[in-house]
Amino acid sequence: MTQAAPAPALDLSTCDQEPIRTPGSIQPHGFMLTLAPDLAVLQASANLAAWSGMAAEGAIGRPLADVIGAAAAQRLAPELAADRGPHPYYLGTVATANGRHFDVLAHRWDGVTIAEFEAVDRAEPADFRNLYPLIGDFLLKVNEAGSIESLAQLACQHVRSVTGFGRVLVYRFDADGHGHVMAEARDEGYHSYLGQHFPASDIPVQARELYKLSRIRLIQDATYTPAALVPALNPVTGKPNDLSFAALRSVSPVHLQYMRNMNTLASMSVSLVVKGRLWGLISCHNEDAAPVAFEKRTACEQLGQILALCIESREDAAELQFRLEVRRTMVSMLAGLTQGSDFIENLANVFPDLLRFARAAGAAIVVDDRVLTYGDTPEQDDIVALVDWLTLHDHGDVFHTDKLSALYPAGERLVRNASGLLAMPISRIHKHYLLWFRPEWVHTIEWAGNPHAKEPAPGAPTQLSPRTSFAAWRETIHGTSLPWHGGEIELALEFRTALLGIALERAEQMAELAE
Ligand code: BLA
Repeated sequence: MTQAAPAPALDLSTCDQEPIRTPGSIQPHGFMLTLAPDLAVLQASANLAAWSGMAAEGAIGRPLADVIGAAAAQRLAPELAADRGPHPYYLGTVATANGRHFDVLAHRWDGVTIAEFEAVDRAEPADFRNLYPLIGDFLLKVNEAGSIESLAQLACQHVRSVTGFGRVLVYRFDADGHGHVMAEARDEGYHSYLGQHFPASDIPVQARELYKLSRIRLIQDATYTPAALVPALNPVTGKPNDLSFAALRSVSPVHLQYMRNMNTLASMSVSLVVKGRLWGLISCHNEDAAPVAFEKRTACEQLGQILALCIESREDAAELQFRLEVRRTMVSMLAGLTQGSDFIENLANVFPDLLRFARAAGAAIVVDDRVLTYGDTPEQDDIVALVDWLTLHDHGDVFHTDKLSALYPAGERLVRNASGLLAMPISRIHKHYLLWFRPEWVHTIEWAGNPHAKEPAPGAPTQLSPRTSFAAWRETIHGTSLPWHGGEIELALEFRTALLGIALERAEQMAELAE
């Protein structure tokens, strides 16, 4: 009997390695020229002929005026000569020699001026006037929005009004790079993704890095055929052009397949950057191909910036409030600790506060082999064994996990009341530990499609391809607790420093008494 050869293993890192900044081509709803300082054409996109009648190869080395006409070149020349840095700026709307109209964007990057000509069906320059009231309205309503969710909802509605896209959602990244849809505005006929989760691999790491720098991207038609740059290498650098900031940058073919699988032919996304971190995206979908002109994209980018600032200030306020409350509990505990003479007994006396401090269900104090517990904790023997393991695997000043069973071999038995553990040594010399336990938090995540059903790409069996189904798929998560909060860890460390201080003071007092 012959056995089928095992399927080759999928290389899950292929997504992260696609060089999306240097695709070598553009989306064809316009054309691109790269220009020397004297505005001679260095490179042209291969679709130049379709827009201007001149073959890309024929344009190389020619003055700009030969390619787009003298009048347009004269209009653009002063602006093109100015270096305004890496973000595309709008130079105006021009008619080329063949009578077509284009919005012209330019930026200087990678040693060349990148000029992008986006086809438009109007002769007038972009009109921002209709957009100011929309942004004004958003600014007014922002103050009334109570929560981050309602702010996000408001932004979805406004971005939908500006773009006319069928579905606009705010997608928030979790700490692990997965994300979920926290707000949504959509037309009838578009189904909802609200509350659904998407795995980190849907937006690979290099894309998330790029989106921190370049804050908006539009894919006008996911069925497009890319237009290559001619010649392929940037003559200044000798390498493929870095199109990180180009509006027409051709996007990953894997992602185009993903969009088609999602029944979305046009998509736009706006980065929400909070404190230098990609917090989320405003993501827009349309079932049919759809252009979004520069002025509308700018309005959406600004809405995104305002939303990110609002998120930042709300998060800061919530964090401050949270820390204030935890600190209040800490101060009251510390006051209690200086009362009686037995330090450990004192600590046990503030057990209720200790639980409140770390939002835990159980706590234990371990003093060598003596264990004092409070609330919902594992058995004493299990706690002793756990502390032995902690001491063996030096975890520094504080150890925390929301999935103990993934790290601690015997953790499987402790899942019910100790899926979450925050532990810290409270003596520099002895095996003295303070531990907080959080119980298992069994919860369900609704994914848009089964994230574990990884599919290979046709003809490339080790490469991951986007999943074909986005139908809701529920996963029940076992063995984890509610996550520990960064502020909780920091305050626990502060508490530990104070405890060590008190213990030291006590030791000195005892020494003085003994003298
Ligand atoms: C890019 N993936 C993206 C982008 C989004 C998503 C928003 C940014 C481009 C855009 O604006 O369309 C994913 N879109 C989503 C998600 C939602 C959404 C999560 O609307 C939620 C509602 N993608 C895969 C796999 C790979 C992959 C398996 O599913 C890799 C093998 C790759 N996605 C991928 C790449 C990019 C991307 C490479 C970058 C595209 C680019 O900018 O060139």
